[in-house]
Amino acid sequence: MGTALLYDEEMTKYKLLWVDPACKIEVPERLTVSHEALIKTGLADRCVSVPVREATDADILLVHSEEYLEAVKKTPYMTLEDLMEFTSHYGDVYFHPNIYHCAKLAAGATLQLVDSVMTGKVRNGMALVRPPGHHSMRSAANGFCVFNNVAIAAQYAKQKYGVKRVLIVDWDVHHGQGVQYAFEDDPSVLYFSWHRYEHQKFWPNLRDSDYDIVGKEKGAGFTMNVPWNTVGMKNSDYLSVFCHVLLPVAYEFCPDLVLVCAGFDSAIGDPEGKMCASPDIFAHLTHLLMNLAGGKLCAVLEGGYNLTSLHQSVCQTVQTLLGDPAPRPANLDGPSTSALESLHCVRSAHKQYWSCLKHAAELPTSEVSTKRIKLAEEDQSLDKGEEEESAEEEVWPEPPKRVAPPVRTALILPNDVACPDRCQRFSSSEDTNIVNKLREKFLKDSADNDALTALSSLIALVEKMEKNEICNGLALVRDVSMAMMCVVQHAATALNSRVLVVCVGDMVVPGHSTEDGKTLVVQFSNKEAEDQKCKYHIPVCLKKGSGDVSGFMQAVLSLLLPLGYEYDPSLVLLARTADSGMCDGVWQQLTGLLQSLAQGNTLVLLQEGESGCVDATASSLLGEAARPLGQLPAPPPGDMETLERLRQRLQADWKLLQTTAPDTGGSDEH
Ligand code: Q7Y
Ligand code: ZN
Repeated sequence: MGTALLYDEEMTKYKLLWVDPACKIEVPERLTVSHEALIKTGLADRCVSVPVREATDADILLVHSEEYLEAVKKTPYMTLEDLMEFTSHYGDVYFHPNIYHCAKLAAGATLQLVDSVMTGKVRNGMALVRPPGHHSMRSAANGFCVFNNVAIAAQYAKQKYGVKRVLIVDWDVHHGQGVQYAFEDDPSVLYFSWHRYEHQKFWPNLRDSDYDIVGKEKGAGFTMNVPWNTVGMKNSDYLSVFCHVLLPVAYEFCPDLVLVCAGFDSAIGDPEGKMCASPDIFAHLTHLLMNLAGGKLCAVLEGGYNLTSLHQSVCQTVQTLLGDPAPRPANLDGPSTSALESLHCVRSAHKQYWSCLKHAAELPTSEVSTKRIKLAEEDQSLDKGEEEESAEEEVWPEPPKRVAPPVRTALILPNDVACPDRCQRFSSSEDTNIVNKLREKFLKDSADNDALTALSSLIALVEKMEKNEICNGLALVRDVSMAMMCVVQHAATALNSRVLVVCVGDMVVPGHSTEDGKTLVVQFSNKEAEDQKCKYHIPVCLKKGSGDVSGFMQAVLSLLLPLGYEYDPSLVLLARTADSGMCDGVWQQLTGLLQSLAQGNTLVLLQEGESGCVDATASSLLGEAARPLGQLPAPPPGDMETLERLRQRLQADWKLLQTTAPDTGGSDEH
């Protein structure tokens, strides 16, 4: 199952024909530069090239009015003067004799992508299109957009394929108000957008873009707005919103299809966005969405005006869709105060709609919302786009080339267990040095040579992962605790790696080396553990063990992932006992999500008897999408309280666990 790429040079064949400072950044090179970068990096060759088509009138009318369509249809025949006049009826957009043709191709390309994904021709894909779509409304062009490509695609998928729930993630730096309006009363489409807002001072200056706009009637709760009230948002801010808002809600919603309004004006260097997230953050945003909807993800280009930042971000997105491991994320120093305020506001505005947010803190004395009103009253002068250009250009390092190891998944299995397709059975020629060390350290009293061989293979496998010769691995071992100790010791001492240990079920966990931060242990079990004081050993006790899907997923998304990101391991060790009570679906989600960390260097340890779940685990390690878990019910209240208590206790040490700003977060009401 591949990745589709949709592109047609024709969409570069329109441009601004007069002087308009607001529109001069939307240039044909946006598309050529992005496409050329995909070719130069070899990524285009790895994709399935799908031809674009023109959207039909019927397609366009899924979202737009007949009058508007008929009006746009006349633009190819207009004089320059007529085009300027026509343009003047709309905000921050321009028309050109060929833009109607391109707008039909942009919407049609998006529909071809949806068709390719929905029919199973490919798993996912990206459409590189111009003009963008998310600002255009039922009867209006706006913000460089003519037809609403993604909104049309969502309606089309519902109508043609009977898709019940669509998630639209709009990571463009502007609010896609056109998408919001198209679905504001529709509970079958969950629209999420973050956007530069600055208390309504930033374009498009809409009250409708604020956090307390949540959708109407039956659609209440299905519009989620995260307004950024300062510029300069960073990787931590973006990841924090994913972990604490978008992902928990998305998993609860359980979409059949994910559409991304993939604008890259939210990346560093963009003259419109003025944000500071690095291009490789898009590898993570993409990866974190790839286990929803069975992997059915369509990314559609929206904005992005710094050509360098744009092509780097496009490449990061496509390479992730292709399944290559994500790079280690840089500079995760915790969210900013302003981002935390936004996070707090949106979580509180949605707590009545989503059970995963039920325990979110209330807004205290409506301090944050009064701030918005105050600011709006104080200063009526909205951004007219006349701020002086700042002289210095933002600089950032080019994202390092992502090289996928030659072997994706290596397995250490007893001879009688079959090796799944596309995996490599791993056995090492014995390294006497390692064997002797192991015998000395762990197996003093035992003469179990089989166990010794298995352990030394394990060490050899970890070394190959460290050398980037193998991406990830799975081992069936006799004693999970023992194997874990061996790997942790070896990795922390001989290889100097940072290991994130994730244990599911009751087992003895390494305690000694956690103090120095070389290991972070997160242990899920149903045994009440006494409160640990060490920030590197985190027992998570969920009442029903790991059997409760909702509680466990909540723990994974808003506890384990942020911890993992902030810790930034070079190896993830995932171990589980035979009696963990976990179903394959949740296990696959956990395995899939954890591959966001450590460049995908995950080593899974399973008890020898558990050969039944080798195939499911291997599938996740190979990068296949986990199967959807269904719409999640409310987690048991006890579990939510446990998680909230843990989060409260740990947030001083782990900033990515914060969900409220220091000033406004005083009340942690339930
Ligand atoms: C639309 C867009 C779609 C100049 C202000 C001009 C232009 C707003 C249009 C942006 N400093 N504002 O990017 S993704
Ligand atoms: Zn934009």
